[in-house]
Amino acid sequence: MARNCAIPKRADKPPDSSYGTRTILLVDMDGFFSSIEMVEHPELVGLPVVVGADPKEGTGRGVVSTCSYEARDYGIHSGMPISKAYRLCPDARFLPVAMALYQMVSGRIMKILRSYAPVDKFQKVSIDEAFLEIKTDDSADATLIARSIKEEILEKEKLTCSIGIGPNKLVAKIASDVEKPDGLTVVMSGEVQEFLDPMPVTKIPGIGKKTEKTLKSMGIETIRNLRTYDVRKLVSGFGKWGHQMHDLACGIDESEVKEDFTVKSVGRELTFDEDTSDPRVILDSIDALAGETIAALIETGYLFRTVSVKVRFEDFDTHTRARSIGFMSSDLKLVADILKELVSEFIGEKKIRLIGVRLSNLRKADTRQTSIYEFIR
Ligand code: TTP
Ligand code: MG
Repeated sequence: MARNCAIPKRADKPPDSSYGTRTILLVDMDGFFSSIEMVEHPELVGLPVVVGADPKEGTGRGVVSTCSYEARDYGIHSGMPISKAYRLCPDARFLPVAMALYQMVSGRIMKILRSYAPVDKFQKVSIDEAFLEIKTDDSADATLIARSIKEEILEKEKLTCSIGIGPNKLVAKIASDVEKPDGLTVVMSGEVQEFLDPMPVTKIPGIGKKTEKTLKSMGIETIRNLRTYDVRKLVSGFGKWGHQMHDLACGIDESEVKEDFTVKSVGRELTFDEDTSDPRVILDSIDALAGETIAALIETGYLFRTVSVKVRFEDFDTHTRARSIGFMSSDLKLVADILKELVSEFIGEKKIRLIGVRLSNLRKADTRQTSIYEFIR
């Protein structure tokens, strides 16, 4: 079983990076927004700090963006309603999101990180996270490089980060989380299986709550369970994703470290000041969100093919609906009409807390395939 797993199975892999040993680092800043706030306001060091919406003494709406590790001890985490965070720790210091500041710091950190990897072997993943592929297959060298990165960021920005090192992006990413905060975890290619096997399947990117539940009903809880499961049964249950999941459980990830400049989707969300079931308020908000989203789409120079709406009710019950059209477009009225149709099934007695709209399946407006449609419209 283990030998099977170590051998890449598909023939269509890119030639250079697939079969040789790679050394990949994933650098992820610790408690990013809250750590920056502590640099700005040193008196906050050691305190529970929550960055996010205004808690308004427990009646505030919106969510936690992130929080310090001290606040995490109270059970607070990213995405939690700010009112709940307030209930869990009313004495925490609640700060608004200062995005421009965080983006500036992120820019400086990315510049430091880029200096440690060849130009074409760097991939920014998010505001505080990046992959680097370095030119060594020696774990001691890789560790030294990771230590230099940590020291340089600490010295220049007074911030700590966690670094995972592995033979591919999957292992590097999982390793970066093992010793957070201020962690450094190295997994050599011969250690991958031993490293992954005991972990819960949810450590694999893409396995969320829904897949976890289905896998559990099949008796699969750990990555080892998944790795040793009959791959044909996984494929018959999950299709192509079953095969991918099995590869990942085997520690196989051939994806390259490469900057991805394509925009995947654009979207906007709105949390109402008061929960509402008033159709006029809801439809007006759809018009406003459609306008903002189309403006963002046009700014990026893309056209869309899929429109989706997210509705969160007062009890946090959340639903999404999507519709794809047979052509590429950037038409505001079309988007607003589709959204209104999609949202109509949710307008009733139950009050709505939040509405989100998203445009996806994007393509550059200036490619031939999309411009023809624009021309004939
Ligand atoms: P993360 O790296 O997921 O979180 P973190 O850096 O705060 O903490 P950790 O030490 O666990 O890495 O996200 C980076 C930043 O992105 C985070 O500081 C705030 C922002 N963010 C949100 O605004 N909302 C979210 O739901 C998440 C997960 C992050
Ligand atoms: Mg982080």
